[in-house]
Amino acid sequence: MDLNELKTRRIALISMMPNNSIAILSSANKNYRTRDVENPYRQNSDFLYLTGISEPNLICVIFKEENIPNIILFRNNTSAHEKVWEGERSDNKQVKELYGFTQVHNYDDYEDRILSFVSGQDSLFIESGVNSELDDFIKKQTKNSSQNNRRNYSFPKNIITLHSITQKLRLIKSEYEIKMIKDAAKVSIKAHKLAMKKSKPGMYEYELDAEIKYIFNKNNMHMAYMSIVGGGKNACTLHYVKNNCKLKDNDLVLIDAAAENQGYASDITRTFPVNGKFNEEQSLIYDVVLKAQEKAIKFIKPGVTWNEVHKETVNEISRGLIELNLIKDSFENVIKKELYKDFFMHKTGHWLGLDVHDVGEYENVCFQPGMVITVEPGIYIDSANKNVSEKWRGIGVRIEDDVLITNKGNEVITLDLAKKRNEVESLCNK
Ligand SMILES: [Mn+2]
Repeated sequence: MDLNELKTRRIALISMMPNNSIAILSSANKNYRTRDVENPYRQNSDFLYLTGISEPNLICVIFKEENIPNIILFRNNTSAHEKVWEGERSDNKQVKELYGFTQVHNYDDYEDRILSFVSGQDSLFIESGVNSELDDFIKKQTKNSSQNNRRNYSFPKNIITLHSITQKLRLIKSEYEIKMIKDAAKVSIKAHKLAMKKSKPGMYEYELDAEIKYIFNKNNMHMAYMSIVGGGKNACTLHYVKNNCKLKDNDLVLIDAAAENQGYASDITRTFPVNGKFNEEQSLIYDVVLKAQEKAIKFIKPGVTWNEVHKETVNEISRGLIELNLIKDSFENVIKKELYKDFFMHKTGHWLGLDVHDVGEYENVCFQPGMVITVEPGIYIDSANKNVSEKWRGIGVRIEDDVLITNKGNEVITLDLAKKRNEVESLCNK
């Protein structure tokens, strides 16, 4: 990872920290699938953002000294045991150079050294819940210091969540971050195209999931989140991840799956006919969702808020539902009584970045160039909905693209994955 990129982030962080303050961060713990079998390691997103290192058992301390970030890492060199089982890692000296730390000390010394760094500071920024040992240490010190005992250091009085700063920093993506997301999107698009091509009645949902994972892995990426492959009415279960049913002729299949690249997520949903041809009802629902999605995207530019985009999307979905007689009420009532929520019950989109549902406020934030979001309206008709005629029941459609806010308006990152009905059909029949 680019050292200048890391430096810029650290300078931005300290510029938002008040004078006489210090931040302490911990890497994510290893996570186990069963007994001693590890899940793939995933670094804590804030830690990755500020240090660039994807390793467990690290603590990082950041404070400013004459407006320059002082960034100290606690890390152990590879032990003899680790060398045998996991192989040798870069040593602390190499890590110091590679990631631009001011100092690197042994992990085992962090308690004593942290006490000397924090002494005399007024505020401490921490992210609790990442490393319980570090949390306990800080709790103990806070308690000791409030009891005013005979120590030769003073512990900061104000404990503030680091998240209050990082969520602001991470909201605006750098050129590097945008490239990471775009590369993840490219691979995700390939995966969706392959799934469309491979789909046929009688296959199982997990078989399409496997085609998708194959493309991710083949490109040295992995899932940004558990893939959703929902055939027929399974598309109406918003977080359906069982993916174990047979795909039926004349059903749609909804695939919400995307790759993560160097920690950066993409997030794409397409809905297509299992047999390659939309039927009449599916077409009508699909076109309402597509129209709403395209309208929302057109509306997105700097200065606009999430609430405005959502309202625009809800209006379009509601009009469509009324026109198809799926809701038998006036437009005013559908909006006022939120009747559309029987069919479109989630928000229009979310921030996208190191976390697939990335950090950042949703209220009182206007879009700015460099922000990356998803736009993903849907219509889901419950298979048990007795208020609509039978032909509609169990249809679920969502269309999701990733969008970068630009000076001029926006850029759809996932534009290369077709979504017009005839284009989707032709991808299915390739
Ligand atoms: Mn999404």
